[in-house]
Amino acid sequence: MNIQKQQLEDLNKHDLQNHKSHFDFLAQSLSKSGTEVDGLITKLADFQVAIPSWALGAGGTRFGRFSYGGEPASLEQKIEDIGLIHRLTQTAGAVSLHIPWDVPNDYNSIKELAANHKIKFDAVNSNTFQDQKNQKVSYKYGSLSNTSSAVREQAIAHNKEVIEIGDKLGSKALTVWLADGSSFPGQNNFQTALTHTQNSLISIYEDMPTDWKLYIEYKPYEPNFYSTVIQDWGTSLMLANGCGERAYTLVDLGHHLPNTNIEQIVSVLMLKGKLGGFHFNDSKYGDDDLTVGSIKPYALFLIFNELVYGMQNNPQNPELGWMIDASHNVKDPLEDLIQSLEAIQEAYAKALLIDQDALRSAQEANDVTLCQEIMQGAYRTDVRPLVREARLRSGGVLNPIEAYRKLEVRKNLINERGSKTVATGL
Ligand code: LRH
Ligand code: MN
Repeated sequence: MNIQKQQLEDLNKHDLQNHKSHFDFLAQSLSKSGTEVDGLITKLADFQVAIPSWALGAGGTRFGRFSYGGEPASLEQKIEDIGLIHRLTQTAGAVSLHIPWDVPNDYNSIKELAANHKIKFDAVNSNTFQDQKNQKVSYKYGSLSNTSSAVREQAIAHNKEVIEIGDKLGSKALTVWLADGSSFPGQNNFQTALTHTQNSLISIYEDMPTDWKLYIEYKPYEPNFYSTVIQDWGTSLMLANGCGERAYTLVDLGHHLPNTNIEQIVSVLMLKGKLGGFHFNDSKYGDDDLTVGSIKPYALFLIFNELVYGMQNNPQNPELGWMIDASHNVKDPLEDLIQSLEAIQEAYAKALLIDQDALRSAQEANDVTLCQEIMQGAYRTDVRPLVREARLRSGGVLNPIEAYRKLEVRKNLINERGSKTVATGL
């Protein structure tokens, strides 16, 4: 579905005056308290988040999946849908592919299509948690950690193939998430499983182009429910250190046991220069893959505070990979992704309002109340005019969800694609 520039301007027209007055009022009061507003807006506009190629259709669980109609039936249609989200928000300038769910048929045409939509190829994801048709050996009992060297070799070869695919598209990072683990005590020898995993990852790492990064994603449980080989950030960090300086830990917000202090994990990984990137989502119980900021927005703000501090004080940590990893069981996938992008922008904007120097002095003075006042003062600021202004200056719309509905995008997609198309992915 193609959207003309004029359509976007018309969509903004009715709300422009209202936005200008809110923005001018906020910018004035922030400038008075020393915030460099234009610089902040540039940071928001430059903050591009990769959309997961596996989250453009309706998600589901073992209890059911409810199709949404108009779902993308090809990688080309997925790039078009991401292009549409990027057109409205101007913050979704990249896609993260999952292989083999989204292997390009024609590399040149897919690269051209993505370039037309100003979409870059971010990290590519391997998949050794499902058996593919005509696969020689099964991943039922694990992949890179499997007791069988034939299975490990097959999984290593798959990861090397994923690197080749990503390399042809201009991607510069491989994300490895393993379902490997056990569902019953005694099923696995933990030390053997971890040692196999380390050696397998080293073999993959050594095959990566020298300008690539390896992201090692951890998760405490599911689909295994007693142990997971790469269960937590410490294990991921250990494996990354075992691989080399271009291996890092990837933090999926949903991959933590309840009440885990994720912002502290982020802070420690940045201090060690080993934070590679994020899979943004939200959750109440497990790996729920819900809309970013929909359950714990303050926790997301606290994570961005550590990111802002780290980006200012940890030159040892590389540029980070920003990706969403969500699943849409009851909402329009594109609306859900737009809301997630909005929540990420708001959390980043609020964190950028924190006076880091004042906070450091209050921390050094153990003035706990003042520390909270500085943090919560920023959090309680309505930053939506800043986020809107950043979008407007980048050529996007003031209200993406309102625009999405006024343009009747879903209705148009169903007319174009029918109501039965099913997108590959989770
Ligand atoms: C595992 C995970 C991983 C992906 C998958 C789609 O839960 O977060 O990042 O490979 O979801
Ligand atoms: Mn993930």
